[in-house]
Amino acid sequence: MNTAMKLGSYALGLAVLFGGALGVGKVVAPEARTSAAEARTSPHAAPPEQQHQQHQTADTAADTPGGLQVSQDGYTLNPITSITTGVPTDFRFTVIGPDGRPVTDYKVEHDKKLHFIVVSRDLTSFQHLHPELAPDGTWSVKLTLPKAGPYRAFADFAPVGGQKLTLGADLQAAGDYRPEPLPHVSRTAIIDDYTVNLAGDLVAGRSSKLTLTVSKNGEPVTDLEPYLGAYGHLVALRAGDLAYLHVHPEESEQAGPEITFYAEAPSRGDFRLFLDFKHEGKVRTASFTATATLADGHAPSATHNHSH
Ligand SMILES: [Cu+2]
Repeated sequence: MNTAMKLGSYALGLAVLFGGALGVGKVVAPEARTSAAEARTSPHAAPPEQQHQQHQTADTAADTPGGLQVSQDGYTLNPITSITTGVPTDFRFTVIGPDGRPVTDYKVEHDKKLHFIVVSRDLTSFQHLHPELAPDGTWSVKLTLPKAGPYRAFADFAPVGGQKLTLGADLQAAGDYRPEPLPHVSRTAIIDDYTVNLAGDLVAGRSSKLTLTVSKNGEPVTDLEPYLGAYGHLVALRAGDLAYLHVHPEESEQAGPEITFYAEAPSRGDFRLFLDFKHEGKVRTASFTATATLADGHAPSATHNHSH
């Protein structure tokens, strides 16, 4: 990778990090926007590099959410194996690159070269898997589609020399399909002996702080184990089309009971959140339904608190 490309991807990283700040800019009062525009044309405006960054940030925020496309920026998710419902299968796929060949070089992100998420379209089944990469670019993973119906598979990765991408492909499990309704909005999820509480609200077009608190048998868990470079991993999908949200964990020295994330909801509406956390050697998933509201024009730290 040459220096110009490195700088390019660095700038892109910044754009993603600052995406949340821009979201605030987009929803504040029109006069704030005018002054931002004035700042840009004033002689005391930010240096050109910074203006360029702001411009890039705007482009990034306007992008289609991840996961909705099977092909993007020249990269295509290419499932190879078909699956029989309920039968463990050695599932294989490739990511075809702009040169028409399977991609073989990936950057490591959150400890892995590729994160593979498989959900049923009704959002009742969730799997977060880490396939093995063969030298020829074929990924393989043991996968079971537990019940009949349509599924969505997401590959979350960054090719060497390219941008971070989330591609999505449909998988089908033949049989009698009985979709379940989206679970009700809840701030509490129970999995085995664990209770996870969700604090914070999703706001459309903003980076929203979400804090998840893990307890076991009523006691706060303070010895969570690292999982994928953090003390938890959160996937958030929009109900209706399964758009895949950008979520960043907050770095923490503390192994619980709180795990904090920043999630960017692209719109209002219902979302399903899946928290993977590791304790006593086992990874478990806590799931929540949450609703993203439109910003009401106040700053996120407005004096009134939403209580539910
Ligand atoms: Cu992963």
